[in-house]
Amino acid sequence: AEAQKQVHQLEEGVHFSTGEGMAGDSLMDLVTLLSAVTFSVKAVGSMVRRLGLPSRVGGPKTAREANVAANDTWIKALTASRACSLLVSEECEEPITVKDPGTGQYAVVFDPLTGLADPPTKDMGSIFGVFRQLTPGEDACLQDVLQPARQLVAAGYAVYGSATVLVLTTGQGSVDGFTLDPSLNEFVLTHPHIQVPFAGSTYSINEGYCASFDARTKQMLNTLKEEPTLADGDPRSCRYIGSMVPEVHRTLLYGGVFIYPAHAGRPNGRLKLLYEAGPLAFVTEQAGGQASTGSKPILDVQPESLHHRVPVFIGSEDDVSMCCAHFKTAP
Ligand code: AHM
Repeated sequence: AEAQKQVHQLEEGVHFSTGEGMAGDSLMDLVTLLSAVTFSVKAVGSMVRRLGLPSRVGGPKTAREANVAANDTWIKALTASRACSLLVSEECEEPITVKDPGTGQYAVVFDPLTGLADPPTKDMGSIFGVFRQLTPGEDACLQDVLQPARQLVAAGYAVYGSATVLVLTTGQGSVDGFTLDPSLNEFVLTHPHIQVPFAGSTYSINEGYCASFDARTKQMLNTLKEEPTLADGDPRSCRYIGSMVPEVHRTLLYGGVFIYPAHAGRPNGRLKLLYEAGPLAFVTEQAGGQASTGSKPILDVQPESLHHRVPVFIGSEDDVSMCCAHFKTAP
């Protein structure tokens, strides 16, 4: 009976935490939209698990093919949900407008599959964020997604690793994690009310770029390596696999900081505000962590285009504050 109860908790969780102040239709649309997200995550997770199998018939064989198939899955599932009027995918040049009568008024940004490698050597993920359309009753437009991430009404990510884990928030100060039970093909609530530890003992950054970091970033790196952490008084360990979603997931559960800074080759960093930094910052702050560009909260950055990039410092409040303290002076 307990297992049965948990199987249904994903939907119930959505109902409980979005209830206040939301009209019935919008609430139903959001629940339907999140069901389309869970469907997409199950489908992409299944695809990822089979990637690289030599003798399989059909299905994507390479990372590139998987990326295309994952994008297609997200677009079809979200369109079929009739809950969203605008879809903006990291993989598409142009936004997709859904004009069917009766379509709900949400605008969804998503990265259907990130962290890909051929052959698959690391965990991968999907990221999504949901905005409310700015002008209900009118056609959706680009401005609906060019909003600071603080305006998101829901956001989350999925990690495709040893298990498929879906983490989501509907912005009521609660973040929940659900693990896919493959025998039931249903998500089970395994990480209720995730809270990011105040301080952690790991940092996560691609140190291979060190030669092209500015003096402040190098100084920050030295501090991360040399100063004992508040978490356990020992020096930090470095963890970096080159895949943002599992790295942020680990950081939210165990504390620490995930960093993708600006460097000479990428003056605004690599990660995109709309599909990567924004939704993950929203989840992090809802779970009590911090997310910054180094100089301001990621949630307050006004996107200037669909492909706006920002430097990223995400994780425990103490660790992120310490990193950002290094960027208070001019470069
Ligand atoms: P993408 O936007 O091309 O998908 O790249 C995003 C990925 C992140 O998952 C990861 O953190 C980062 O790129 C790794 O970059 P690098 O190889 O420069 O360290």
